[in-house]
Order: sequence, then C-alpha cells, then structure tokens
Amino acid sequence: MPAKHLYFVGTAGSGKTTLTNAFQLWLNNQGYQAMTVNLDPGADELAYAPDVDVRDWIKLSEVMAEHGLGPNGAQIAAADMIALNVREISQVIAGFDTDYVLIDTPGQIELFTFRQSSRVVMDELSGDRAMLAYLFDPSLAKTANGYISSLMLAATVHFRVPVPMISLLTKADTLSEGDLERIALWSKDYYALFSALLDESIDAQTQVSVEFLQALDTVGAGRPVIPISSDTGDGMEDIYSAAQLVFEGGEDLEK
Ligand SMILES: Nc1nc2c(ncn2[C@@H]2O[C@H](COP(=O)(O)OP(=O)(O)OP(=O)(O)O)[C@@H](O)[C@H]2O)c(=O)[nH]1
Ligand SMILES: [Mg+2]
Repeated sequence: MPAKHLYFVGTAGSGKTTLTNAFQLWLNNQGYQAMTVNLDPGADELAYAPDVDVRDWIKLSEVMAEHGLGPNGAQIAAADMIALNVREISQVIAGFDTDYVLIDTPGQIELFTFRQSSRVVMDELSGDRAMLAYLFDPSLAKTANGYISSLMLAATVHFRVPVPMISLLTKADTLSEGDLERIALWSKDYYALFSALLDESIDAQTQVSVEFLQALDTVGAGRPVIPISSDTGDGMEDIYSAAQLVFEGGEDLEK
C-alpha cells in the first residue's frame, strides 16, 4: 500500500514541529511505520532529527548570504529552490518503507499556501496521497473572534490546496475544561459561535466576522476540530482515526 502523506500546516508557533515528532513517536509505539520530513529551510534547531531534511539541499542562512537577501526574500527564493530539487528529495523519501510520511511545513504559512512552488512540491512528493492537518493555535482559537479568524485561515489554505483536510486544536493541555467544551461546541454549532461572538463585542468588526461566518457555513468549511496535545499524547489516536478515514475509508492498518 503506498505511504500516506500528512502535511502539518498552521500559523507560526502553532505546534507543527512538535506534533510531527510526537505523532511519529505515537505511530511507532502503535507498531506503524512513520517517517518525518522537514520542509522548512529556515528551521534552526529542531527538537528531533527528521528522516529527510530539506536543509540538506537548501539552507535559509546560505541563501541569505549567497544572494544578499533578507529572511523573507530568502524564504521565497528557498521555496523555489526546493521545487527545483524536489525530484531528488522525492526519490530519497521513496527509499523508505513506511505507512506514513509526516511533513513539517515552514512557519510562514503564506509561503506554503500562496507560493506556486509548494503545489509543485506537494504534487511531486505526494501525488494523490496527500492530506493536510490544519493546526488551530489555542492562543488564537480561545475567543470567538479568534476562532472565526482561524476558520477563515483554514478555509483559505484549503481553497489554495484542495486535498482532504482535518483540523486540529493543538496544545489542548494548556486549555481549561471550559475552554475545550466551548471550542468543541463552536466547531459543531455555528449558532453558539455566533452568539459567543456577539457576547464578546458588537461593533463593525463583528459585523464583518458574522458575514464571513455565514459564508463559511454556506461553503461547508466548518468541520470538527480535534483537540490534541503533543505534550500529553491526548488526541493522537483521533488524528490517526481521522487520517485513516480520509485515506482508507476508516480501515485500520494491518499491524
Ligand atoms: N504545552 C504545550 N506546548 C506545546 C505543544 N506543542 C507545541 N508546544 C510549544 O509551542 C511552541 C511552538 O512549537 P513548535 O512545534 O515549534 O511550533 P511550529 O508550528 O513548528 O513553529 P514554527 O515552525 O516556528 O512556525 C514551543 O514552545 C513548543 O514547546 C503542546 O502540545 N503543549
Ligand atoms: Mg516548526
């Protein structure tokens, strides 16, 4: 069976790198084979050693020095350079015998979402075996306004990258029971979210948010948001179940 490719995508600091590592450990502990890929040429110190590291081909610091670019310009140049090297990277990944390929994407979400090069990279690396895991950062998703902003961002990413997507609420260990219950309710019930938004404030900004919310509801962008914690391991099994549902219609992998 071809490997399943899971891309972790989210705003800077949302927990992509930590989750890539934690989910690999969880899968391995369950007896599944999983490998990790770092797609961030600007990653400094990673807390774990990825099996395949794009920095072996392209390093942000070197692109900056060689081309006299600042960090943002260098990120764009590096993204294009990765696309030029993607066939070779793909061959290295294909050399691994694995069930899951877990892909950690750059901190700058707009690079992954808006650059054509990332489509080229995804197509070459994953073909039709790609799936996104969009990470909701609790520091944003805790308020109704922030939750709606996260939904809009997730919908934008999904609009640009039309492959199956699941939504994860990271760092659930930092949230109270009340926060978790409220967010779970919002993810299922737009009226509850609407009413929480009105409780927070009624101003022009709220009007805009409500209109966006209704549009999101209309296009069906809402989906359950799975709370997870890389620190405690909570929710890892739910990520697995959701991914298996997308890839295999819910069939468990043969251990
Ligand atoms: N409490 C808690 N902290 C977490 C968890 N996951 C990540 N963090 C912390 O959140 C911070 C950011 O985590 P990263 O994994 O580096 O996030 P990232 O999305 O890869 O960040 P960039 O690549 O810089 O965009 C770090 O300080 C992590 O230790 C979690 O499940 N619980
Ligand atoms: Mg990271």
